[in-house]
Amino acid sequence: MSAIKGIFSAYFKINLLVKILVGLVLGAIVGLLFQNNPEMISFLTPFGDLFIRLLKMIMVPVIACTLIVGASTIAPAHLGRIGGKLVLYYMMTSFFAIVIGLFVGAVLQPGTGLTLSAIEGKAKTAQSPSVVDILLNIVPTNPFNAIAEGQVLPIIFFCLMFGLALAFGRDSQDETVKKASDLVYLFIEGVSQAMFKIVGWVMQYAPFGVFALIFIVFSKNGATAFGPLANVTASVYIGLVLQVVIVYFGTCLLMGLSPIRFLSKVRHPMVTAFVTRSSGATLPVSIDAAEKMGVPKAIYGFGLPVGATINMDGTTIYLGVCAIFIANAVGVPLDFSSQLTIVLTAVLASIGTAGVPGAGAIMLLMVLESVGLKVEAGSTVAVAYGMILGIDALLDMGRTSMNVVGDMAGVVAVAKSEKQLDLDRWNS
Ligand code: DAS
Repeated sequence: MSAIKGIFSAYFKINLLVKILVGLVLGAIVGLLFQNNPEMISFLTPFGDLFIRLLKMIMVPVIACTLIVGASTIAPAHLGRIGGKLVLYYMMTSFFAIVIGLFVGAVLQPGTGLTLSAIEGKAKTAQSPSVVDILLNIVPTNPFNAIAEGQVLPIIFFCLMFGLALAFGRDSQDETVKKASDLVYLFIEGVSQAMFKIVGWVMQYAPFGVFALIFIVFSKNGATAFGPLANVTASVYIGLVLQVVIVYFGTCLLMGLSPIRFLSKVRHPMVTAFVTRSSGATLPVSIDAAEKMGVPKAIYGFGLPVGATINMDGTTIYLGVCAIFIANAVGVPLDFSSQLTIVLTAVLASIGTAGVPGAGAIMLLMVLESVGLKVEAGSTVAVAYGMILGIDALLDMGRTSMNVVGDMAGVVAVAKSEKQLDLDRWNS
């Protein structure tokens, strides 16, 4: 018994990132050793399916809570001109990010060449709803039914509305309304914390789930699977670099600031976010960097915590690229209406991505569901999604780093536009 306890405690001591990477490498090696081995595939498939089911179990409650909490931090009283400018900037850069992600995906076509059989039936692209229908369908006729059925965009829309309404309630002059709203906020914050605890437990199973999912990919595809994985990783990182050069450097030039100086001043938050994979954990470093580059506290004090909650440009790029990867891998290319749905889902969903490691991978589930690429246990979409999970840690480092750089660009741009950037500090 003590031996088993010893093994368990040793297992939990090892860094999760290391364990997932070991699961990835071992899955690939064993998959290459047991190519198209039906016994091994049928034995390991349930272990991968279990991981997919666990992620789907937490998907809706995690996203609903983080969306409501995220939206309710945009308190109307704090908004004002500066807050409004910041939220507008964050929404604009998220829009550019998803367009860049889809553009890079369209050019590099990650996922082609994988021989995952076309999924049973057709994704929502077969119906290809009109643009008007896509926009109308965002509004749920019954929000509880939408949540029960996991209808992505209606859930996101309703939770954002609810979170904003809660923000107004918490700012109400009426004591009763204020108290009730604070109570509801605290309850949802409590549910959100409990859900993150469950996410932590689920992620402890990730090494085994990733091992099984990657084994299936390499057992079915052999060494040819390396190509698409390398392609999707390169595509995400190229998208991240394009976001920095086009959007953030463009912002600096528009503000009459040196992009190179900006990059140099954000290097500490950028590196911290890369290694921690958490915008939340990087917040203290971001605040310190903002202070040193001359952004006033009144701007970074609101802009950085809100940015770490609702502004995830790196994640948005990852969502666009990986949605195309998975669609290509299962042989269901995304038409215009699906890509528009992805734009809407990714921009709105990035508000609900939590600033913790791996949050984006759960968000990817929502984006895939929104275009009919349902990640059902045992489906080829699940296998393709499992490939992304296998390399998610590497993708998470880059996207989190970009999430933080995007937040920093926002507060610098607003400070400069308000003529409140301390240029002595900026130029020091
Ligand atoms: N790791 C998340 C963050 O902290 C982003 C993500 O998982 O997409 O920003």
